[in-house]
Amino acid sequence: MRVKKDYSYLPLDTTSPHRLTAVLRITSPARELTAHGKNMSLTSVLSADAIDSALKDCQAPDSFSHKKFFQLCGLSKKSAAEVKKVFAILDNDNSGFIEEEELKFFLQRFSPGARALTDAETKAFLRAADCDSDGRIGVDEFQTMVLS
Ligand SMILES: [Ca+2]
Ligand SMILES: [Ca+2]
Repeated sequence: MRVKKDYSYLPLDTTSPHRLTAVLRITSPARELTAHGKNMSLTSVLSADAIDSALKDCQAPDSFSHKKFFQLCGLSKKSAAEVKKVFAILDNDNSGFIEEEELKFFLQRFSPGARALTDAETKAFLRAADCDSDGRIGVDEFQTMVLS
């Protein structure tokens, strides 16, 4: 005996995956474009191979050295304008500063699979850059740290 399927309820079913997909497509494109654009500009300044070797060098917790990282990823040899571009990418919330929370996830801006910095690494990193002791890194402080 054949069972006749009834599809008439589908367009009204709010749990339908098709409806969910439609909603996601409407609400998320702007955010996706921003994230994509940011990733694109980081690899437009630094080579993927250099980023890779810089990340490999500090895989073990508490092995991160900002000086070594900036050298290995090639950033310390870039122009002030390029360093500024990288600063803008690391300033994830566009506040004009790299705050401690953004510093903690610094490595993940280079590769999403990288580890978070430990508290000790984050604090040492911040101390090394924060000349005016306001607890965050401005673009001038970042350029000085990277290029010195
Ligand atoms: Ca910020
Ligand atoms: Ca500061």
